[in-house]
Amino acid sequence: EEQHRETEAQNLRVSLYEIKNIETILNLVENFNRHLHLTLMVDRFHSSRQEYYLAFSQALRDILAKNWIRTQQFYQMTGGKRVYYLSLEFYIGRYMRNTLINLDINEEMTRAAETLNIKLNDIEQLEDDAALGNGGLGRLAACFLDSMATLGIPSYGYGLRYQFGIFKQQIVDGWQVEVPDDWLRQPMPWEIRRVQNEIHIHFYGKVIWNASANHFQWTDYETVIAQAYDYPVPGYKNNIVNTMRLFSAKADCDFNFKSFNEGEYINAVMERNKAERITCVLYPNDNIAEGRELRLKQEYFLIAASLHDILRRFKSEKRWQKPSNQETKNDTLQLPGTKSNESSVESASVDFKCMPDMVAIQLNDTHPSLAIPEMMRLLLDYEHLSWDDAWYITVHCFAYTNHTLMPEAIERWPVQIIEKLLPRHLQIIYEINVRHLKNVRDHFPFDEDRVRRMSIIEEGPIQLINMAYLSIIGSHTVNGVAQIHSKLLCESMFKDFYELTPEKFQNKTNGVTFRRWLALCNPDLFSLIVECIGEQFIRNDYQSLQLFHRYASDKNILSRIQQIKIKNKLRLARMLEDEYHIDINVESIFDVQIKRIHEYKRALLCLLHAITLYNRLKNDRGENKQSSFVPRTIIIGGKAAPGYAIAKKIIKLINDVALVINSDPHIGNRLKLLFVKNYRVTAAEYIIPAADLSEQISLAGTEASGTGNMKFMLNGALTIGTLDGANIEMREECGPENMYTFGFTVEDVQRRRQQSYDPYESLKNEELRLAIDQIRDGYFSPDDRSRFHDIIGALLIGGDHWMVLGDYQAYVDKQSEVSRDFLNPQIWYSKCIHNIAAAAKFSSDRTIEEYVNDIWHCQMHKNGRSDNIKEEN
Ligand code: T68
Repeated sequence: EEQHRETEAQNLRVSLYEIKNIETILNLVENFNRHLHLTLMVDRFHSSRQEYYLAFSQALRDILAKNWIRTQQFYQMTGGKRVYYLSLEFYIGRYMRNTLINLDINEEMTRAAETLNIKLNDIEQLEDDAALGNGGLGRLAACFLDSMATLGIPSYGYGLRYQFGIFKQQIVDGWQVEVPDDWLRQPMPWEIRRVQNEIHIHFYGKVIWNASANHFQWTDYETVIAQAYDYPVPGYKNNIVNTMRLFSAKADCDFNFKSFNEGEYINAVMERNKAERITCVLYPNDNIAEGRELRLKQEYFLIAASLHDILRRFKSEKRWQKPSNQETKNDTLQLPGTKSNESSVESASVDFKCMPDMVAIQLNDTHPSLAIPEMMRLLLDYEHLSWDDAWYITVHCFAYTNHTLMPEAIERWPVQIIEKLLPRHLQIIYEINVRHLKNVRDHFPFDEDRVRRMSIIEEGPIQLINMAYLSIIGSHTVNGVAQIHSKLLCESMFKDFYELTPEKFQNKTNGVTFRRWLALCNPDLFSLIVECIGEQFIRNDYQSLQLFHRYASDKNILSRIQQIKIKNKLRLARMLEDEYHIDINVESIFDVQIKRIHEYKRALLCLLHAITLYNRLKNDRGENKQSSFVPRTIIIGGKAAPGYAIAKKIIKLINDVALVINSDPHIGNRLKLLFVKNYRVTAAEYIIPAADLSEQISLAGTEASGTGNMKFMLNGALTIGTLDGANIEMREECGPENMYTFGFTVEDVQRRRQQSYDPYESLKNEELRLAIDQIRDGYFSPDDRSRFHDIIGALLIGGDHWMVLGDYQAYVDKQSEVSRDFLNPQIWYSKCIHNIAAAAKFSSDRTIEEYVNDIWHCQMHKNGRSDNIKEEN
């Protein structure tokens, strides 16, 4: 059949070669015109800027398409191991500029637009973010896709095509208000629906023993269809275009409608909506596990569709099929959901034991961890492998990344919910657990407490399935995302598992893509660095960024860095002034904390410092006399989970304080506090290049890694931070003299937690006591003086779990050092250069190479594909 298809394809008079290449500005203009008129069917008198955006995107897509098709052909021909990155979140941001840059056609397109009298800069503002993520975890997945394409790894991102991404944050009266993010309302030029790849996903029902076939069978299920949408992931200047495949839920219309009378028919058709709710909306929690059934459905929907696709692709790889013979021909086995004519390969001829050599599946946290029992189910019930074979294959395909130590973020699903929704999977999980516990007993005889602790099923008022434990057991490798985080996993949360299988545990410190987070967002700085050290670092030699250290005392470069920073600050200031109608002093320190609002990230600490500066200015005291105060613009931004009351209250507090500070004539433009609304990827692209100071001030031991910290460093902001997450490694790279470190260490925190930490102690500091009193007594909220009692309550009576007050003094002292250094540009910008150069390690290219070498063991095609489209023709 395969052979037949190939001959048939060769006979078709259809070929990529027939399509003309697009290489000149004239071509681009032509293509823009063609799409505007022929695809969008508008004329120049009636077209909108939105349509210009679409026409440009279509023209760009034409360039992508050829490389996309060829890349997939290339992977098929080279036939190596594929990597699958499974994630409930991909926080991509905008596509257009990123595509222009990675395809190396940014200048040409800008000039083409100029020819048309259109400013590409303006047009790109019309693109909505693809905001299918919450924060770091989702953005990391997006950076990884970029690096995997740039390193030429045959890889796929699998995710969900949520109709609504992360909500848009409005601020009304200082309060966060959530607005749905209807990002697909406009036509979406970056996706292509793959009509061949519809997959049937099952839910509910029951399990029966099929005695004649000798296996379990899941029956009476409900079916939802997964439709695949592909998004291009272009590598940087290497002709590679990988795929991010997102699934969308669609109702199954195939069931028998004939039996309905009219009333039932109408209702039955309308019922369809229910199934389609599965991919309706992204759950907006970061670092909090969601317990609703719909979330579980999302998780299963994603992994069932993904595994189906992965197995289909594996089975169609010719070189891994056993020579087939006549006997096996007739018992063709099918994956659930395939129609018989789709299944081109007979399972009996496939050697599944080769799968770990062909397939690596990375689980982005436990969210896709049902993939483990699902893989077992497919291998047992459809491919009829033995348990031991199936288990060997499963464990050797999967690896699991943990992103957090926060107990509230660990997924634990009630047994009851799983039993109802996925009865066969529950059986399999039980069996995995029985075998796992036997293994624990073999290793640690007479230690029943350990056995109880390590069970996947947690006993209690309700039985819970610990998805992290399931993920560890079902994977060959488990990794944390920064050295300290990985160490703490082994010492605390996963201690028992580390003692059982220490060889499974690894660290993979996070990274960020230099393409988006330097070349795209800070083109002037990028050009300067390229001028100094060449452009190798942006592509496949991130290490060479370290050469930039050499320029730390080069007066000319120092002043150019300063000029670029000021230019970026001006650009941001203009945007903020437009939006918030406040006066911004570009000579002030731009002091920035942007990230999700979570108590452990301690925006409050930043705020307490702002209040302290304000009080000092009001009192005109000491180092803050009019003359010696170093002006600051404190910028805070971030979304709070809609159900996280205290986080939302913190936003209100920041806005209330901002109102008082910014409208005080005595303060003028020496101090401003601004809460930027709707912080997201695109906002980060404007804010980060303009920052002088990066706030990374989580309580030590709480931030797994952080990735914003790396973006600031790369863009020449200095960090004020605790010894937490990747800050520690950043400090190692740039040297302690180039980073403002303060506060409790992990050991301090552990010690104080044991020996009773007393927040009231810290109130001996008068400045802190004043700030706390002001918040508590309604100084910033005269309209509702008790508004912030809950926040103060958490800090004092509540025991200050995140030790905000305990770290206050050290933080404020460190901030004074920052102000002093900022007064001396020579010192300041030399530190900036050291930071930029030391960011080399934090390229996601480095991270991905480590995954390749230590976990995936796949090939890279670092030089990309050689048939360079620009040279061809
Ligand atoms: C972040 N986690 C970590 N979680 O907080 C951050 N959680 O330290 C790390 O740098 C980053 O992951 C990348 O490794 C998250 O962003 C979530 O967003 C999340 C989403 C759903 C459920 C739980």
